[in-house]
Amino acid sequence: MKVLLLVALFGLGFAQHDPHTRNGRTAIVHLFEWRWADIAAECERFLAPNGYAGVQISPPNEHIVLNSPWRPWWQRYQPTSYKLCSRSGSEAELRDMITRCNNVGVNIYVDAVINHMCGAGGGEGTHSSCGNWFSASKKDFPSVPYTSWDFNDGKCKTGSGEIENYGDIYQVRDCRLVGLLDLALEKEYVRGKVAAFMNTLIDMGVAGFRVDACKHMWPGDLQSIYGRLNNLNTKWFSAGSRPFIYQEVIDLGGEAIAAKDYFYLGRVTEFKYGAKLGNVIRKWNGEKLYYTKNWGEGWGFMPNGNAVVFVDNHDNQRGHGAGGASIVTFWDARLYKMASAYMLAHPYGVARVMSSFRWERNFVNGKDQNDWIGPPSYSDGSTKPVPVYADQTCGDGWVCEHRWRQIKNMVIFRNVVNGQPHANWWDNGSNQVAFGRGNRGFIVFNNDDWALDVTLNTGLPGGTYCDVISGQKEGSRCTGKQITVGSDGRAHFWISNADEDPFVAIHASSKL
Ligand code: QV4
Ligand code: CA
Repeated sequence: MKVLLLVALFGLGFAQHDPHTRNGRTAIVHLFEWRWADIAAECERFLAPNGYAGVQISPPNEHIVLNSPWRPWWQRYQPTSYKLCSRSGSEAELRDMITRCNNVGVNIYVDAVINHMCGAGGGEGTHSSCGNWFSASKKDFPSVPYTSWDFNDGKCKTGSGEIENYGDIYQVRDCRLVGLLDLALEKEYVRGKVAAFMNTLIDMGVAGFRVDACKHMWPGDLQSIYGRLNNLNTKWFSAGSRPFIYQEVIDLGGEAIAAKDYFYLGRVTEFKYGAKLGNVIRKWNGEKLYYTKNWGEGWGFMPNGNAVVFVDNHDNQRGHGAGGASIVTFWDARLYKMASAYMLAHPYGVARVMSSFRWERNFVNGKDQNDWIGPPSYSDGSTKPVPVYADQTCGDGWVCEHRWRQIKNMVIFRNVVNGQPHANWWDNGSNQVAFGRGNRGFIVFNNDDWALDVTLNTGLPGGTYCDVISGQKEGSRCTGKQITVGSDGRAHFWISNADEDPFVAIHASSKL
């Protein structure tokens, strides 16, 4: 009996660590603030053909609408109900998008904001994305419904009602995060409402959730909620599939709450990954690329099976959350492509690619005063569509990092080498390194200030390969550099430190 119970518990836990990706695909992309109509089109025209496994979407439920500042991106992290109309579109558009993405094998993962509702200072009225009335001051959200009984204010012991000290786990879980009305998730009623919201999405066909602000929720409360979730929709997923759960816990070390407290529930975001990778790629703090020989758990990151990894996210690309100045983003495009390629070539973790919008930065004493600016919008506040040009780039302020040739091709590389071990490491004791993935792929980086000129064992079968960074294989020709691998698996590499992209990647499917 005891053994059976343990098996059942572990079965449940591990099941929620599986992203249920399809067709041998591996990487997820966060289409931050994209409209549902654009995501649906992107699944069909770009993500499926280029091997993307899934999309993390912005919160789909009703949220506050703010005028001051004007329609900040973060208004979507202030729910006012679980009705499915948001800045990204209507419930019908959401459903259509989930169906169309699923039909081409691209999974949808929902950003679930369940720790809180809107800010206490959110006022009252119908300034919400579906136009439903709510009152922040009365803690009244009739469209759920939640009333003042459903919040933690009685439980929180700080004078201000806010989290004042991250060293006190009770404050962090029971008090308000930046003034956000904190839900009483120990209540059966609240758990039921949250689970019903998530189950509606599961039944529509989503494959899982990025759960927001998990540090601020008790693991036991989350366990209860996750335990109520339905299996995935059998129209697209095999019977008995549990939703993929990846939890946002920012753990850079030294806090009372650690990422590992959440491992048994699902995967967790590994924030050390992007912070360290940023230091390495920027060569800050004396870091060198060759130190990454034991990248992954060897660097003190969480166990591989628990990690979701990313170079940057929607918070730390603009100074929110944590990670610090080292975080590399699209603003440093050359470094960003290198960092993204390193992540996608390396076997550690479930990888998530960021896809951003541009905004006008305004630094005052190192802080961006415009870190609130929302997605490209019309004057009425509605989000602009994502125009796509013949050269595959996007317009109107949408950056579309996931479409950059170097990043897109490394997503394909990750699929081609999936399951193959990290192999054939080489380094020059500085910032030139190379590694392969079994006999399926090989990548070489030159982040030094001098040329790389070396012959290496790639582990690949002999032949001519097309570098997927400087170009790509198109039909039987190669638009980039060609690399000749001898029958002994060895190949000569020459990479100038002045190259537009100082790295080279070849794989089984780029063989000419
Ligand atoms: C303001 C004052 C508070 C005051 C309050 C009174 O600053 O001192 O108590 O008014 O009402 C916005 C504003 C913030 C404002 C708050 C409430 O920036 O100034 O408080 O709204 O009105 C995003 C943004 C936040 C934003 C929030 C809600 O980053 O700036 O707050 O959305 O709109 C920690 C957490 C981690 C979190 C990270 C940012 O452990 O969980 O901070 N990351 C996730 C999301 C993130 C999101 C939230 C959590 C909250 O990734 O995008 O915050 O859902 O590290
Ligand atoms: Ca809480």
